[in-house]
Amino acid sequence: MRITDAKVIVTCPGRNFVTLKIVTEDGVSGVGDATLNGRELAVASYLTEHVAPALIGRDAARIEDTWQYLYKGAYWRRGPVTMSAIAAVDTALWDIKGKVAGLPVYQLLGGRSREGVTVYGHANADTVDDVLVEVARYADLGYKAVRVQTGVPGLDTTYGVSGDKLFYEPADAAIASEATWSTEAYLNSVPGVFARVREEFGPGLKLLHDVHHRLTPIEAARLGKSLEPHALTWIEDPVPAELQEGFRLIRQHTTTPIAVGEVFNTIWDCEQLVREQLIDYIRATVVHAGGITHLRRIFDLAGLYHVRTGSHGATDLSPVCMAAALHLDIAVPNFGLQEYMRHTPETDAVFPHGYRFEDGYLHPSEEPGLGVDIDEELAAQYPYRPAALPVNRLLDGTMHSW
Ligand code: CS2
Ligand code: MG
Repeated sequence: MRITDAKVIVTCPGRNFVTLKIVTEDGVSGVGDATLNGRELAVASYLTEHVAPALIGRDAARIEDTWQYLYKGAYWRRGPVTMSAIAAVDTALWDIKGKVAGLPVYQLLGGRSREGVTVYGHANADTVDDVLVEVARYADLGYKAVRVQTGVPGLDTTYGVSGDKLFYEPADAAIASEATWSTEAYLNSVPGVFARVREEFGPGLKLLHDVHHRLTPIEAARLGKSLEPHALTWIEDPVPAELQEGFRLIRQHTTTPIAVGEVFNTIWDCEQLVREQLIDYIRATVVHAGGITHLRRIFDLAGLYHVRTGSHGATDLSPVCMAAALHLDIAVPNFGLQEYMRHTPETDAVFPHGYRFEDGYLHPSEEPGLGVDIDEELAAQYPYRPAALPVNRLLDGTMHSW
């Protein structure tokens, strides 16, 4: 079953998405997400110039061999651009394999390990009073887990807080906008927020919080300790993860669980964190971590060390990525949680899909393959618009992680 076409589709139904569509000589097609927020055209060009020509004529059934060919054959290994491109090919080939087999992809991964995929939503607002209303909204929709972000007194904008509550998207300007940050103000405000949320919603609701790579290990340790009375399910990305041994310091001081990995691209980015049991949840995703084939490998490694999955699921990952993630989530033994930010109706229309939300769970499609597609005609009506993620400075002007 030879590959006859590999097409890169860039579309912007409210935000940019890059999709790879692979077609075989038998007319079977598969789709893969290749979206890298704020750097979309780098991946599109990598695919068009360097990957698509090498795919033509290859056997679509050889998923592992194609993965190794693209990874080892690139010489310049790893990195978000390369790994998102490989992920798109891998995902599309799994889609094709499922369609040829007449089975949803999760069946090819070993079948169901659970009845549904528990997801968490994003409650965010400037003030504590307003965020309580948002948490209630998610609880009413049936969510069992909610991520809570609020504004920080004294800062104009804060990561994770947006005007549009359901469809948060931070990449808003062609040239990156600038935010400011104060660790002191942040550390002073967060514990009070969670005290109020716990008081209002009791112990049953899973609560999460994203630190977005902004602290040092000892600051993160203080945060984790101060949140212990409120029993969070996790704090996410407490520090940038380049220096993985830094997590040992956090671990020595707090029992608040830690989730890391949305910017990871390969198993080598989390190997030490997992092997030393420095984290509790691994948040790598299908699109940025080399596709279903490689993410499965990461999840299996994590399972050996009591680390559960908690995949990234922001709106900058397309419904194609979400569909693929759900097949893995339902199948792997060490699933933990799946992030689920809803896509806009425009995006859902461009990517018709069979997965569905019900009572706090997402359910993968039962159609053969991934159960997601791209409406190419509709996609063509939404041309690419440059949009960059913000950058971040301390109050004195020093650059800081966003
Ligand atoms: C985030 C993302 O969902 C999350 O946890 O950290 O919203 C992240 O900021 C974006 O995916 C960046 O594109
Ligand atoms: Mg995050």
